[in-house]
Amino acid sequence: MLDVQGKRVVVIGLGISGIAACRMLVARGAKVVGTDARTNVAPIEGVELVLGGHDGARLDEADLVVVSPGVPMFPLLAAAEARGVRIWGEVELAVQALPDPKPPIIAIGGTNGKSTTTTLIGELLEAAGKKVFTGGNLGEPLAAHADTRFDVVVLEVSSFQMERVEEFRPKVSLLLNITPDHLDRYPSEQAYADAKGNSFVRQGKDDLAVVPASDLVCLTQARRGQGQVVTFGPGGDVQVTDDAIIDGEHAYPRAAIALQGGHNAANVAAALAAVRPFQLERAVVAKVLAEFKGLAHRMAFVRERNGVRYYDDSKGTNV
Ligand code: UMA
Repeated sequence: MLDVQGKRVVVIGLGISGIAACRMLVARGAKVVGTDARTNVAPIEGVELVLGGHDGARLDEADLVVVSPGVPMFPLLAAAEARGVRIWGEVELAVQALPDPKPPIIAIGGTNGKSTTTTLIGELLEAAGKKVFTGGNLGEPLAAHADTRFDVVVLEVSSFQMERVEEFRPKVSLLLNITPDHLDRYPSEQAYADAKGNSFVRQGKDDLAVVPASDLVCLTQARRGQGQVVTFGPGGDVQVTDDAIIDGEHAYPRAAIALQGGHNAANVAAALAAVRPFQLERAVVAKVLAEFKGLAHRMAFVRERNGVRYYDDSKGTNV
């Protein structure tokens, strides 16, 4: 369990993640300094603010630095790291703060489909009666709930969040796909893929590494850890055919699944692979699949007119 009592912790970036991290750290007795490039940040109780830049935050004197996902590397941070200052992302902080024994984590990464798949996995486990945290990059930071005892933590993880993990070891790490994205932050597509793949690195033989069938880029990342590889999609361990999604002895007809389209069939198959360790009943799964229609503004079908189908994907963060 995380012990930060009396420690000097600097939180960089005071957006949703940074504020949640600050509050959690204050509640645990840390001496918290919050710093942001902006000057218009509202006071956070118990936190010393350094605004308009990070120079005055004295990173090299910190016991721990917590970096928000949207904060790229900068010289003072690199200098502090070189001096041996411990640097975590909000996800690492939150996971370390969860009560022991730690709940199993399902981490969902990928360029596209993360939020839909994360939400579906959360719904499946909740329908099976589990107490589930569903959040992460899709909006709600885990740090805001680190005192709660969950049966399962279902966490959407971005490449940014995975840059600074240390002990993060998901029971299931799912990588949906990788296509070029965030190349303003990464020097290469490989660097972006490698950041995403950090979620596999500490997996052991009892953990699952879930990746698309015949996707060498994702498979290469999965093999950075010891996790047992489970594939999804056409030809995968959880199969997608024209008519059904087949998970071992269970076939779910696609006509009875509310999420439509090839990309969503892959998301559903990935979700089924990810919940395998929890051995959900077929009837529970079938009911959720029949009811879960997906999220607003994420490839949401609007209408068909003159033979053209229109989709609302306005939450998309890439082209
Ligand atoms: N800031 C600095 N210094 C810098 C850069 C930024 O102080 O060098 C400050 C900004 O002034 C701002 C704060 O940092 O006040 C913002 O922090 P942040 O960008 O990390 O944003 P949060 O509000 O904490 O939201 C983050 C995620 N944002 C990013 O990854 C950019 C949210 O994902 C996520 O929902 C939230 O944490 C909760 O986990 C958004 C996102 O676009 C949706 N994610 C990308 C994606 O999905 O493609 C990765």
